[in-house]
Amino acid sequence: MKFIPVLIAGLVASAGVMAAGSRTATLDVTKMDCAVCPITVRKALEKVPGVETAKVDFKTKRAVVAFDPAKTSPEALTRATADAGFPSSVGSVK
Ligand SMILES: [Cu+2]
Repeated sequence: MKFIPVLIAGLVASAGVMAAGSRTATLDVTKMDCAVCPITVRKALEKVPGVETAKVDFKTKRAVVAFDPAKTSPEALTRATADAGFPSSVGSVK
């Protein structure tokens, strides 16, 4: 049964590709100045095709966005917040 390790290696490799499908961008949204602002920012982010989840924290002034890199980009995310009145910059992408 020589082929089984090859099969397992193949499965592990394809699982790795699936995990890499989604990325997480952290955006700095400095202009938020009240508790309603994060809701506006979150709604703007959730409207972007390819965004899976968006969490916006008022205290840290950060948005953490999970997205599909095949459908959108960190640049499109910052554009969406800017269009909603909140310019942002990309802190990190994982
Ligand atoms: Cu506000």
